[in-house]
Amino acid sequence: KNIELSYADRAKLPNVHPLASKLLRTMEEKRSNLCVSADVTSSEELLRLADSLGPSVCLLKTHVDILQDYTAAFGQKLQALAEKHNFLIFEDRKFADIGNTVKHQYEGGLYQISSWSHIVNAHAVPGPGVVKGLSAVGKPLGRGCLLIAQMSSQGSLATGEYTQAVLKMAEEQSDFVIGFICGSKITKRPEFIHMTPGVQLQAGGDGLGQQYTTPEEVLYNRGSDVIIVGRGILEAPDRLKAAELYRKSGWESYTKRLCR
Ligand code: 5FU
Repeated sequence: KNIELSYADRAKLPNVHPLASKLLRTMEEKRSNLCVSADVTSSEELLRLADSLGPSVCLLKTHVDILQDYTAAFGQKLQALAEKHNFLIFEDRKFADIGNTVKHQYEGGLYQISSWSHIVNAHAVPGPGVVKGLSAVGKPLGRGCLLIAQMSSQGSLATGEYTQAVLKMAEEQSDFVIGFICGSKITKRPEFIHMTPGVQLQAGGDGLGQQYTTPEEVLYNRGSDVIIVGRGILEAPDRLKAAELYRKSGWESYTKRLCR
């Protein structure tokens, strides 16, 4: 009666992208659908955070351009921690330019994102060329991309027909697009992974447009796969304890969904 596939089942689907498969397997193994958004401005602190929260997460999200003390060694160090604790890295760069420009932004510049981040994301605003440009760099490296289908912020324009067009764009380039940033499940295709930011244990907002929903609402009612949590964990008195609270809450909501 239950047609809901587990993360482990989805990892084995014939058409699943190898990186999506790896993430789904990791989620199952670690019993974690938690992505921590490591929004700190010191690379030392970010690396310490990755080392301490690493065991609790399936994915660690970065904004490398907010680091005050970035050095070229950062990427390698973060990658080593990703291997040590078995999580993937997601640089939340939100590429949004023509293919040729994003190709350079992804591969080169100061950060050389493609060399250390397993997953990046992009806005669909420029049209399919943005994915083609990123794919030219990322595909040979086995990387994957999420398209931003919806946003958690108040007044977001990424709704309705736009969201549907993003879905179509993803389907047409599923050799590189592994899923979506979204508020709720937007496709039944189990190969795609849905990731949702704007998550805290208590619903609310931050005064700058961010809107928060609970792990249970996101994973159980709205059918997303991964919760992305920043300040809910970063501003807690004990970050590790908070991360474990979110991991357990996320895992419980997912298993409850499977048994529905
Ligand atoms: F695409 C999106 C989105 O729609 N909402 C977001 O909040 C990305 N984010 C990111 O998730 C945002 O840039 C932060 O890095 C993170 C949420 O952090 P918070 O502290 O949990 O609000």
